[in-house]
Amino acid sequence: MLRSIGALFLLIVAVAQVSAEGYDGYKIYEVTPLTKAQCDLLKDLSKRTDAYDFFSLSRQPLHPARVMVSPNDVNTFEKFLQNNKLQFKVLNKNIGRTIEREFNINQLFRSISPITGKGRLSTERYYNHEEINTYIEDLAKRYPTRVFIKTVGYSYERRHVKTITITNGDGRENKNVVFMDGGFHAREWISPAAVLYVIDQLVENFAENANLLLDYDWVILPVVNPDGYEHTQKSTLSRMWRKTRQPYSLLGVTCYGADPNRNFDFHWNEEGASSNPCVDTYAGPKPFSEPETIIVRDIMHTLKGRGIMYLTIHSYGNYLLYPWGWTSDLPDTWEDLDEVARAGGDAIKEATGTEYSVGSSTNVLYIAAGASDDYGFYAGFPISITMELSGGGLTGFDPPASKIDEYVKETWIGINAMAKKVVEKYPLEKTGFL
Ligand code: 0X9
Ligand code: ZN
Repeated sequence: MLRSIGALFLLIVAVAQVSAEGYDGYKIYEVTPLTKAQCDLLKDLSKRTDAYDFFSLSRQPLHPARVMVSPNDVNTFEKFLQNNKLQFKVLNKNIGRTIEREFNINQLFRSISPITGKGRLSTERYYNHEEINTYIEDLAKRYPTRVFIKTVGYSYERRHVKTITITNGDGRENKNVVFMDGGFHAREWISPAAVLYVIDQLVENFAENANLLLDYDWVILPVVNPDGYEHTQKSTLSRMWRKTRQPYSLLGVTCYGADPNRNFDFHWNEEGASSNPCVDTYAGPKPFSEPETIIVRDIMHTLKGRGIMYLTIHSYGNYLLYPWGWTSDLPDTWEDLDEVARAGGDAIKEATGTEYSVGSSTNVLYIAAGASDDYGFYAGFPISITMELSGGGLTGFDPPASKIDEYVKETWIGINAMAKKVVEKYPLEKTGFL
């Protein structure tokens, strides 16, 4: 008892030393466009300058955008809003302090709340990449006939990137496959948390979900971008990091990382991406410049013919998005995509009342080319969906740990419904790959 109190004290001292200076004095604004013209104004502003960090930007009037602004840019920003009669409120006057508080709580729980503290996956806090890898490896040891781990590659900083394949253990090969990933964007911590919960449900709640594993195996990559994810866990200074961590230099300035969701070789860097390595949506110097996106691409190609649904988990905004994200055109089979996505949205609405907007990425959210969902669809997955989970905290990317349980359970309801629809629409005999 005394020892654990001592450990806790040391921990508090250690985390208290983490400074908030990274985002000290940064403000968070909620700006609500009332007209289409005001939506366009905000969109132009987000494109024109990197001074403002748009955490969310919607195409529709009345859908609020959330923007983080540095202390130096606050005056200019407010003037712009006033001049254009844009409605706004300040959600947080000093996000640095808020991030620090939430970050420290998670750190504090690190030593007293292990990932499987209660035997099953615990949803009490966010986990780091190593804990996640250990968790899936332990599952494979506990369920050796149903669960398999594969090291599928290495991140830029040489972290082991692992997939977990979940089967029903009947030994049949070449089943259809659901390929799901999380942790593309480093700061979206709720994504790996939700993916872990899906793993828990498929493995530990096998009897209840056996129908999802009869004709289908699930290949799951919980953290696509572990370097970025770890960077956000290192200190509050980097909590809002989005990209990978490979260094890139431009005009003598070195900036880090590319946006993995702009790095795929399909209409690469055409729209909604940047050629500036210092920008959050940097597409990379060339398609597949990042080892992390090569890994995802190779998994997709390996599953050719068997891969039916590709599901990539992001946050935030409550969207179920399908191709295309590079053009406002819809694919010929958009009704199939819509049917599956809507099954997820409807199930969530019925269970919790949370509303998800369903539609093509470009039409519902914004245009952005070079993303994994478009690539997966192009590479042969008939269903390819980006799920943007609920937001939380003040940035939207920082739901407090106390919200994890509620969010991941809600997410699972949607994923379960989409998977049921896919299993029904694409049975093995129909797809005929056996
Ligand atoms: O911009 C993104 O990469 C995704 N949103 S996020 O806030 N998580 O960054 C949306 C991607 C949607 N898909 C395509 N545009 N193809
Ligand atoms: Zn994302």
